[in-house]
Amino acid sequence: MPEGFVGDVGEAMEANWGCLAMTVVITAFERSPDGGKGLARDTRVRWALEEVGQPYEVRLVSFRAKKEPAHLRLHPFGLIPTYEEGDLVLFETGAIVLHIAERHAGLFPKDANARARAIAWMFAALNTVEPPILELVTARFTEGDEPWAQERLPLVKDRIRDRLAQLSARLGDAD
Ligand SMILES: N[C@@H](CCC(=O)N[C@@H](CS)C(=O)NCC(=O)O)C(=O)O
Repeated sequence: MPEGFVGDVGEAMEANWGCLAMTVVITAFERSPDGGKGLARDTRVRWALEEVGQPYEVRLVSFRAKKEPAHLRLHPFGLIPTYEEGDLVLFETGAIVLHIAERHAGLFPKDANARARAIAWMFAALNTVEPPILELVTARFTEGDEPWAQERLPLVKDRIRDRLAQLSARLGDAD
């Protein structure tokens, strides 16, 4: 385990104990190009759970079922993924991953400032890096047949290039 992380086995077991007692259930698409195996945003949650060694079950939901009351009780916007752990129900991948990182050893650094920086990067991934990428998905697929779609595409691609260049410049640093 990397230095500075909670590495002691006893400590890790203690940190994991509350979660081990409960079955974690997440939701994913029943039908997707990968057959619901995690290439949608449930990847983030699966990845975090795998990293901390927390077993989980996956409940696959259809496009129709996710807009029905049973799923809307878990996710107010009728999306996936959701996360259930006993009485706790969460939606929004950022909040779910943050919860997993707080409850289990191994994802967050121990140092408070380093932890705050890790959280800043989580927000950056969701609020600064993902939006231009989603814009490309919209421009290409959702609104790809609109008369202005071709004109918009180069602008959208430039925004992604800029963002990724900024990201890669910073990731070269030791921070
Ligand atoms: N900000 C949300 C986004 C969730 C989201 O958009 N999920 C997509 C799958 S990746 C979804 O359920 N789409 C179905 C729909 O739009 O009806 C998160 O990070 O959890």
